[in-house]
Amino acid sequence: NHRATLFLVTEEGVRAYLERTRRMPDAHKGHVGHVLLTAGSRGKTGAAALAGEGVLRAGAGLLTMAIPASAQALLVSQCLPEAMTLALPDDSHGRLTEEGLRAGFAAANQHTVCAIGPGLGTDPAVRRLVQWIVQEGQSPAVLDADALNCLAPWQTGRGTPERPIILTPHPGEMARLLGVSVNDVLVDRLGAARRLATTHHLFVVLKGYYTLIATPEGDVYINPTGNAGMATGGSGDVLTGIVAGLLAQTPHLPLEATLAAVYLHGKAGDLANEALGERSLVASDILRFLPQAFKFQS
Ligand code: NPW
Ligand code: AMP
Ligand code: MG
Repeated sequence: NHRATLFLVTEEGVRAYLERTRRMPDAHKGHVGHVLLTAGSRGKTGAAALAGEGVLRAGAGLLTMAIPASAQALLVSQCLPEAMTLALPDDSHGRLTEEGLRAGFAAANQHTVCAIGPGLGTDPAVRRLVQWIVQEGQSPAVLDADALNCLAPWQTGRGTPERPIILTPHPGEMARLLGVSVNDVLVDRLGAARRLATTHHLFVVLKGYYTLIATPEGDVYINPTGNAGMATGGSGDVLTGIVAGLLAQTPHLPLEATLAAVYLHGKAGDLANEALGERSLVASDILRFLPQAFKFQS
């Protein structure tokens, strides 16, 4: 039996990862990863926009944002012009059609990393899309928010996936995934994160005060950055983007990318907290301070 261990995420470790994975002087955008972010729906395009900016500010070369067609125009007006969008055919209620589902499937395998979930909803077609990505997808994947809700409860282990999969639940989403109460998660966060990660052979980021990162082998890392000012809508959506953005640049280093993403997201939140105070901090402030959080590498 594996003897699982608890580690601290350190600035030195994150710095070493960033230095080791610096861009080559002759890099071009096709060398640093193309993320497909499937996120957003009517009323929740902001979640997609926040995650999308996280992808770009974390340094991925290209970003395509897939969204139900009837929410596309609003998304475009809310997000960076650097992002491309892919409209998934939907019906008059904004639900994906069969054609939309097929377009979502096809796109998921054509990118360096596939991130899915923020603001997406849990309609039946979305459920099928998420389940297909987990079971049949070939690209490294980041699953958050409604993508996690689409899998819940998720108790039976399957074979080891052949590419990295990273789940980023908050305690509410974790409780749904494990089929237990939020309190059950909170009294044993370490055990909950480790159980989900080892059962399904993937990386689990259990968010909150001192976020935990569990590996498929059952090791757990604890992150020291972040603050209560980040308890505001959209903070987690920003993290999804940062994880996907770093993973797209280093798909061969999923653990290091995840640890760095969690650490730098919290550090950007800490810088925003110092500048603005915890009450007024909003999720887009985390994005605003992200470049400064990355700068400590030089
Ligand atoms: P309680 O009851 O409040 O104590 P949901 P969501 C629990 C999108 N967003 N510790 C919480 O507990 C997201 O991306 C869109 C303990 C409650 O039971 C999703 O797609 C935005 N418990 C969707 O909205 C901005 C905790 O979890 C439940 C906990 C729904 O996501 C906002 C609530 O979670 C949002 O990001 C903690 N630390 N954290 C936009 N601008 O478009 C949570 N819980 O029902 O999954 O709702 O997280 O808001
Ligand atoms: P979500 O609930 O999905 O929006 O995610 C919230 C994000 O903000 C996660 O990355 C949390 O770790 C972070 N966060 C929220 N509250 C706190 C807190 N009290 N201390 C540290 N980080 C927090
Ligand atoms: Mg969230």
